Amino acid sequence: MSLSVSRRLAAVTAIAVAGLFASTAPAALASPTAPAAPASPAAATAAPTPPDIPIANVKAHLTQLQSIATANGGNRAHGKAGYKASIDYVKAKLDAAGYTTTLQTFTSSGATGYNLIADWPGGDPNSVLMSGSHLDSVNAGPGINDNGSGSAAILETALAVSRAGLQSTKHLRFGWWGAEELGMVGSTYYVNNLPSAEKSKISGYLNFDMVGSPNPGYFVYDDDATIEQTFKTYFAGVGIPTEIETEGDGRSDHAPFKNAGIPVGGLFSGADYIKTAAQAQKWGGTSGKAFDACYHRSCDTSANLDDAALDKNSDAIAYAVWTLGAAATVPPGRSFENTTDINIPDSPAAGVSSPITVSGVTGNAPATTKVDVNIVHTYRGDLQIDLIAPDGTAYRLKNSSSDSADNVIASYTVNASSEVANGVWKLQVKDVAAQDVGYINSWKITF
Ligand code: DTR
Ligand code: ZN
Ligand code: ZN
Ligand code: CA
Repeated sequence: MSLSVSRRLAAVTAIAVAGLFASTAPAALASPTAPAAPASPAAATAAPTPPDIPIANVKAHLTQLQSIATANGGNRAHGKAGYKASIDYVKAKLDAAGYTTTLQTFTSSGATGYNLIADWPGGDPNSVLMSGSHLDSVNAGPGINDNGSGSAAILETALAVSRAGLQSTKHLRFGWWGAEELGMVGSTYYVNNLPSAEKSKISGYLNFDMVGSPNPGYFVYDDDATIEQTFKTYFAGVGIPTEIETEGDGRSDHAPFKNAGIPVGGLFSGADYIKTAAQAQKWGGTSGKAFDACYHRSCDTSANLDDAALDKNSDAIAYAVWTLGAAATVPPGRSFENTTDINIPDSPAAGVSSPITVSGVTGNAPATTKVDVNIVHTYRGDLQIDLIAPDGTAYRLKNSSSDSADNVIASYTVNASSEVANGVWKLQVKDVAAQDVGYINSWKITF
């Protein structure tokens, strides 16, 4: 590393001081034996209350989908630029939130189609709860209700799972389907290409196709009784009567899952059928008019929504994912700390590590495992820092660089959800450039 004269003098002084400490401080490579006591243990909690899904967030996604359609010929149809741009938007949000995403391609009507599959790390891999919506529109328009509404509602639910650091009993998976409007092509391709062993792991598929219709109804699919009851329980809890969805069999992406013997369910707010007087009596809105008069038309824009229906259906989706996923989270703020000072020998010596023994934490670490680091050093660019999981897996927190500033006092978020929480975690620090030294002052891991 390049040092100004003052820096070098400081560095020489630092080495002298470190040398002085060396005779009194624990041996540079010695690591404390006493495991750190949990800094703030908290009782484990039962499955938490499902969150309220912020309608503003759902509508923000729909605003983006509307903009995408407007910028791409007015639609988000299979084979058109607007569809791929929609997929890219959703994927970017999920990647940033810690999901494992997979883009599955297929061909239909001579054009490439895309399914986006997003897996939330953790949960029982042999018991998968999947939620899905088709993301494509018809050619005639932007498809904001059909089916931006379902796509945005499950996207925001997936983001709420990430915000909560949810550790559900079941493995949570989300899917955004291509070419539904051509006949459930994308979802059929997904199911047909899923090995039977994988199909049998899906404990339920929840479908959301049109959940914000401007003259809304509240329809619940009547396929699997448990899933149906879950939605009914939610709506009863918020005082909204529901009806069984009778027109949908075979008309949306739950069909290929049902045909494969997978329990299915879902919600629907209505398409081109007419709302009766009795339905208007219980749900409000206008009798004698279609639930969505812009169904498959160019006027299916971001103005073609009923916010209350979109909001309630989004909350019902979250309720179902939390409940059917049998979610339970490690209480936030469960942290463990080690405050023993450990000298970091200068390059080219080997690195040092500071251990924390974690116990009493059920399940895996969350995707949002937090690591707080406090290292005193006179040239932090020399330092390479890793989190070492109990099984030895290394997660790089900080690379070396030319950053000549002092000290590393920082927080890092690590997706450690494939790691069992209990065991000995280590902060490993290596000084990879000559001159300038320091020591680990403290570090903390929070689940
Ligand atoms: N097939 C869907 C819309 C649709 C029409 N009826 C139902 C019933 C249940 C779910 C969806 C639908 C589409 O046009 O995308
Ligand atoms: Zn449609
Ligand atoms: Zn649809
Ligand atoms: Ca150094």
